[in-house]
Amino acid sequence: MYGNAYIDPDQTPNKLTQDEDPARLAEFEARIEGGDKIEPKDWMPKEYRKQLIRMIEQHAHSEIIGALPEGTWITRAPGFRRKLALMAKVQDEVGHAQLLYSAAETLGKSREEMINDLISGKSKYSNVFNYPAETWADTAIISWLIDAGAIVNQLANSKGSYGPYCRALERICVEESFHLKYGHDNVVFLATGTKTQREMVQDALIRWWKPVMHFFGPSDNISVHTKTLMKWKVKMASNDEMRQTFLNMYVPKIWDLGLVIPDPNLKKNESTGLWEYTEPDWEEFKRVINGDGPCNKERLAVRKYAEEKGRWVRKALLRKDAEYVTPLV
Ligand code: FAQ
Repeated sequence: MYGNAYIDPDQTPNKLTQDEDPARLAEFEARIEGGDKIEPKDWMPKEYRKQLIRMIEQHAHSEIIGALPEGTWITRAPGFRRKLALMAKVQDEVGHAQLLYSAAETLGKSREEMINDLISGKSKYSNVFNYPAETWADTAIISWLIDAGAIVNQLANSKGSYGPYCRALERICVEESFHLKYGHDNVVFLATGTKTQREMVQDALIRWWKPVMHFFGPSDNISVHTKTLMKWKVKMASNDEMRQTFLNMYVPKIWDLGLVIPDPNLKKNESTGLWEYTEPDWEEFKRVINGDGPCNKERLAVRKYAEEKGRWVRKALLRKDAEYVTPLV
């Protein structure tokens, strides 16, 4: 869909809402314009509902899949305190998925359908979680920079129009801020440590820079959904605006630690106030989000395993299958 520098005319709001009752649509858009929150039982255009389900569901999937790269380091964390902190962080991410699945359910798609669409590869999740955490330093970079990117996105969108999503984002941002501090502490520890530790964190930054630049989504001139989502205040800033906010906040911090960002073209243009950088490879991004990244198969296999092995627990909790229920004595 993207790769050519244009916004698909079929995705323009007018085209997407041509079958809606114009009076209701106008009232809905006036509410959004006035800063009202839309709640689950309110009238909303079909396309608004569809876009929200797509985005919130992808976000929820990103949180449970996102627990996996760092999760693989729980047993290998350097020291008991770091192990405890990492366990708590991973647990938080899974909790975020719960909040987000609940928000998406208010729009009419069941959790079961969402999980099935994740496992079958129909639904997407964030590109970044298809890369491996090769060393402990990778977990430090993830907790610092991916969580930072997530906060930039979520803080902006928590001021958006759909009540249940905004409320979930507010809570998630508070927890993510803690993750960011934890990640920053880990990166500072390694960057100011021994030569080997500094090399480890530098190598991890080199590995993660490209996925981090992709994280905010394709450039505005090829983004498919931004125009519609910004009109309805689901997205409160465009992909490029979010990427710029992130660069503005974190590039100076990375440089302060003496780390090198693997992009020779990265610099702030003082006259425009914008960061200039090498255009990310959007063809690679497209391959990764569509199933052909380094860890896509492994990530989905883990979720499939958890889904299958956990089925009896869900059945027991729902008491649908008496065979699994221990009688109370
Ligand atoms: N990864 O037209 P746009 C986290 C897809 S949470 C994968 O620009 P849109 C916490 C997009 O879906 C991270 N796919 O799309 C944590 C669309 O495909 P479709 C997740 C991507 O929606 C930290 C196509 O490309 N956060 O990290 C990505 O306007 C540490 C065209 O793109 C959210 O999900 C991507 N990066 O903007 C956990 C936030 N970017 O559906 C553990 C909510 C784009 O047409 C450890 N989502 N695509 O087939 C959003 O804000 C938006 O959906 C964007 C994309 C900004 C991600």
